[in-house]
Amino acid sequence: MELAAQLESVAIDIVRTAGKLLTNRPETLTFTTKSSAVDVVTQMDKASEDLVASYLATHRPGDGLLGEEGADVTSATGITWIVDPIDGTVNYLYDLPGWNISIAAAREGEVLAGAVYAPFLFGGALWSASRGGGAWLRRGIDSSDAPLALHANADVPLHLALLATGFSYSTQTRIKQGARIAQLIPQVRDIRRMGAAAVDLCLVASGMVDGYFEEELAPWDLAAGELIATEAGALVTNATGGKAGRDMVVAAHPSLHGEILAALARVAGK
Ligand code: LIP
Repeated sequence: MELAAQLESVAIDIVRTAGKLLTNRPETLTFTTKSSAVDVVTQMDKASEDLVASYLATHRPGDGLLGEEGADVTSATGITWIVDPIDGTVNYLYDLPGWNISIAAAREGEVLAGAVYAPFLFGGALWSASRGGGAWLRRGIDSSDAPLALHANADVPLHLALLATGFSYSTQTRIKQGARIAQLIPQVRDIRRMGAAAVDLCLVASGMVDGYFEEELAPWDLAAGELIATEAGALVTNATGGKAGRDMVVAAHPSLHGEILAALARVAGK
């Protein structure tokens, strides 16, 4: 099995293992705050990241790890894992679906494989991809059904597009985002706010939304979902068509992607 496929298989096992831990939600969730009063981290975010670190030390000794909750291990093998131990932490805190574990494996800055597991979506939705190997969805974590090959929706005009987005933990950024959404809503079918970037990107890959945009994403929000969306035929860039990152992520099939960039540019100028 070639390396990217091997890493995809490891990523799937990791998110499944962390998912089992996280679905045993404790009666009492304790949390602290990070960048703002609404940017929370629970004991389960840290427990999930610790589990991933321990799994890799056992099964992938020498690999690096970069995690949202502080894991920072330099790679000795050339492979570095990028993990959001709970993406959509606020959803987890409120016991809402959509929270997920998102992990990707990268070599020399290029993501080779990734997996996103949302235990409370569709009976347990597990998305995965390997570079050049396509994007896949397993629905029902214990299902023996073959994984579904994913394709982003093509030929959807902006005025009929269902777009996902998200909002920053920063009040200042939210003021700008609120003004932008007010301008965009009349131009599209509708907006969905799932509360988890990795799932938003996987929904683009699955054709369950037509496009997604959000700024201020961290590498761990983006890494796995970007590969999954790309392998499903979506274009994932920043607001000017360059590399997606903290400044902006826009994901959609090429037939819609340019219209979203243009719409964002129009409202940015107002
Ligand atoms: C979240 C993202 C979401 C964004 C939230 C937050 P976290 O990540 O998945 O898209 O809108 O503000 O950044 O903090 O739950 O890992």
